[in-house]
Amino acid sequence: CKEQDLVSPLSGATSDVTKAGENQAAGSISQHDDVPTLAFPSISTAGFQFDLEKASTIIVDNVEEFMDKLGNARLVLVDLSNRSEILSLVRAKAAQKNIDSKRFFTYVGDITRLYSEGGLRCNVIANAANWRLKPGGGGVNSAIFDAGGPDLEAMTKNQASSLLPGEAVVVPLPSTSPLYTREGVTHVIHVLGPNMNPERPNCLDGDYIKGCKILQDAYSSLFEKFLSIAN
Ligand code: AR6
Repeated sequence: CKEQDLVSPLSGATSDVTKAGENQAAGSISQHDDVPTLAFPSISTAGFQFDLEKASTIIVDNVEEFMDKLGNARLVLVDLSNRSEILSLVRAKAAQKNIDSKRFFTYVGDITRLYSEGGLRCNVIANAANWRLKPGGGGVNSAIFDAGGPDLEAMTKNQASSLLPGEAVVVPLPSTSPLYTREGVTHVIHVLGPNMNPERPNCLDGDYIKGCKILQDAYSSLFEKFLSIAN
């Protein structure tokens, strides 16, 4: 069930209905246009084949650690399907820890169309990038580079030519990028997570001691960089 099924962003109507599997921002969309918001995908859990149970624990632990520093800013974990396993795991673990669901929630939708399709304003979006910071390769990386257009590619090249696993880089978007004009996204943060897929570069061959450390570093760099933009 998509957000627009619950509430029309244009009507200003509100609803506090939230059930498992539904978007939790329902009812608060129109009141939060100015709140700094980071939308991020689950880093490494699709193309890079990282274990979902471990990844969900790392996401929730990192979010919990950042809650005190967040102020009124929000973090939103996004995935494409309302059957997303990572979203369910994270929702359950965040509820167990009583994490404030107004400042951290999950959302079902295309990260490149959060405002135009769901009315959810996110001024910053994160990308699960590849080490060369190049378009393509499928997944959220292809979607974000396609939506950002040539501006995103050019601005990315200005900031960095590569990333190490666990690192993140902030790319300011020019106001000519469709992501800026259509979605209100002012910055993209590229993040490189650990890779467990033997078909992709820098595979960790199942070494989850290294992998978990890198994924933790990736989220903490991402959240730190978001805070540096938000404040
Ligand atoms: N909107 C929201 N979430 C998405 C979207 C989207 N448009 N597309 C995918 N996801 P992945 P990784 C979710 O594979 O595992 C690329 O080729 C997806 O369901 O994009 O870090 C890069 O170039 C999953 O939950 O990233 C790298 O080489 C999450 O985004 C490599 O894949 C991450 O899936 C990175 O692999």
